Amino acid sequence: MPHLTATLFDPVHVGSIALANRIVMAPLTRNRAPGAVPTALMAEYYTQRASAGLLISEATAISQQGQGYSDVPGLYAEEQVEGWKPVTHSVHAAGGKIFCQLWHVGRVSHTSLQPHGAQPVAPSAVVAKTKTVLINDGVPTFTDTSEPRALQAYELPDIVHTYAAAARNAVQTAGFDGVEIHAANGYLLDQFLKAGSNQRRDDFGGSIENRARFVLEVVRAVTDAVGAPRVGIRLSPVTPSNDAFDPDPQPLFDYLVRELAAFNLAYVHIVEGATGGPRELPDRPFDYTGLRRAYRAAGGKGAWMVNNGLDKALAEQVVKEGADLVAFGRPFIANPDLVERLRRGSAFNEGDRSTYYGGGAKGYTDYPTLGKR
Ligand code: 8OZ
Repeated sequence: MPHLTATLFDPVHVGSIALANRIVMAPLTRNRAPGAVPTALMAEYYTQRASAGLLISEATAISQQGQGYSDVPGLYAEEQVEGWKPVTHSVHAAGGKIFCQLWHVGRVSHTSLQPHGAQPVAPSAVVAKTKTVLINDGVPTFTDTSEPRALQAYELPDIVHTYAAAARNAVQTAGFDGVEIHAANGYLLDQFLKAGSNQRRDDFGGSIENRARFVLEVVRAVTDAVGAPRVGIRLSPVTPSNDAFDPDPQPLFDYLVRELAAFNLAYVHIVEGATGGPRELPDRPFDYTGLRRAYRAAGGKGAWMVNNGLDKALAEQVVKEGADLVAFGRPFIANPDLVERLRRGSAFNEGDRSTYYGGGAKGYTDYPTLGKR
């Protein structure tokens, strides 16, 4: 419950989990898991950042079909689940909490990453005008996504079960404190939500209710699998990422959060504006306060997490205005001690973009903390 004097550094309960502060490390794709298996270097990277109230893992594929980029981790094969254990154990030993972001990319993929070189799957056979990152001989290469095929309705329950299985792997085996359903940034669930990518004529396309059906089925299955207080969801109502587009996002997302209110979710995570870009898009206006009010008015009690382009002043402002949690993405890449820097009002290190995606320790675990300077 936000109180009048809440600051970024106050502890807060999310679901049944006690967080040391309200600062969250947003999910960040780093492409350092060859064969989709997490590494010791990843454990070091997350542990360096464990002073965040909550860490959200990089997007993690629930199946090979859900893979869209080279060297991103998974949660569907035993060695992947085993590979996450040292990550969660090490974060916990450092006093941190970590959720795993569950990811199916849908059409944002390439045949070279799919089982048997198959076409990627999507609500409809509409190509995403976007690129994926393939790593060729260690060099990240932006590559056009492949033409997807439309999923048949009979295939959908299987994908829903796959989300639930990955959630169980995350929480019951790998040691995560919870999972975040990635329904943002133009990936499979967002593709179903938005009319630009969903031209279906069955129960999963057309009306708002129909386009929201698939994500709500996933939420149902994942909350049944691991308990709603361990489940968050990420939404990006207007981001143009990965060719995401809906002509009328406000009623769509107002409806969705009202439906989400019935689940006792840990949190709802909203990317305001263009992911990693401007917070305001003149051609895509959106009322985020209205969205939060719609959730609360429908009885939603989860923490409200705000993300995108925040600095200290803006983070304090959104908490004052009613957000419970604030998520920082790119600042956490170059600032493992971001919480301390925010506390002291110190400058942030600049990230090196050339090492965002792929590579080793350079630009990953070698950023300086204040103490070491
Ligand atoms: C950047 C590069 C690759 C993937 C997202 C998972 O936008 C991503 C992603 C970001 O949510």
